[in-house]
Amino acid sequence: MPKRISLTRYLVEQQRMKGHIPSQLRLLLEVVARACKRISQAVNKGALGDVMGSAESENVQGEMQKKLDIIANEVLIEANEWGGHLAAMASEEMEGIYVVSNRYPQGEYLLMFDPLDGSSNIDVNVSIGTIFSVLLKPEGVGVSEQDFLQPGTKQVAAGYCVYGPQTTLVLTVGDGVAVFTLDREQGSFVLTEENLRVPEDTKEFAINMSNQRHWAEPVTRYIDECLQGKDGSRGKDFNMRWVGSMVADVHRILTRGGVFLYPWDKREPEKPGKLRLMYEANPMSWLIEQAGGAATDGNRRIMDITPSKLHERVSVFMGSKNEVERVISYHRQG
Ligand code: P6P
Repeated sequence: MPKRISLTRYLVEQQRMKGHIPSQLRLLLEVVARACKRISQAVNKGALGDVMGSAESENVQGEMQKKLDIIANEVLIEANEWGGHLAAMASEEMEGIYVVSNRYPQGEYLLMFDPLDGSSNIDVNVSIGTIFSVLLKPEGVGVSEQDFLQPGTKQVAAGYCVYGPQTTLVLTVGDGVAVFTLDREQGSFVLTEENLRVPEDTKEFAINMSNQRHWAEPVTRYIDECLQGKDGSRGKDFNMRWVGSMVADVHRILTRGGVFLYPWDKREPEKPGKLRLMYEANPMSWLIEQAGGAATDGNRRIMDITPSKLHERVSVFMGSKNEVERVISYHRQG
């Protein structure tokens, strides 16, 4: 049985031996991991824990909130506000930023999260997850929403925790992608894979096909060619997977390759896409790029986009590099 390395030891080694992360960032990531463990416990209770179903409220996105959306948000806020490593937090579930109370020491990091992504899957027992991204607060007194509006290239840590058959934390601090599986007997995350790599080619795409009639031409062309299979221009058959939970779809792509597409469509033409840039697309893009994949909005590298608002949405194509580059070329051809 190989000696398993704990998340704590991995982070200490990243801090001490590779100089990748200062101690305050290590502490922040350990707190986020502990919060994910608590969320996992709540998710796993299901109907036994009175956590299922709607909270009878809407979030800032105008989406109906599930009880677990609110629970997960509260767990992350409560776990992170007192440690002294954060200046402020932002969440899909909150309209404005959450500034750490001055009764606690203020740190230099900004934490953004989607506390429970894919929550429409909660009541049907399908994988969901927490997505998080960490930025450094710009120099200066105090903290404001403007401090969060940095491109994804400024992230200092990013990851997600998928609550599925296993509870798995996937993390990057800029030194590749590491995977930690929750050992429930020990109550700790254990390193189970390091330096994850996304295959550059794939035969699997992930998109919500029910939106097909609403897509722009480059997306229609790309998917049509995949559907034509080996008799078509691609010369190979493709498979399709769509979980309806970005964390689950991206975890599959990080694990075995694939391409994830959530494009702009004609249903709400004023919106660039459905997914949020700061706490969904950016952290997932960094993980995908750190694993050798690519992530674009069709025209720009997602991590190069400077946000103009906290809950900015973006069109998303990410995964196996050669497929994403093909999607980009179709957008360039118009
Ligand atoms: P649709 C979940 O609500 C989410 O934000 C992502 O996790 C997921 O990929 C997408 O929306 C699913 O959207 O329109 O297929 O339900």
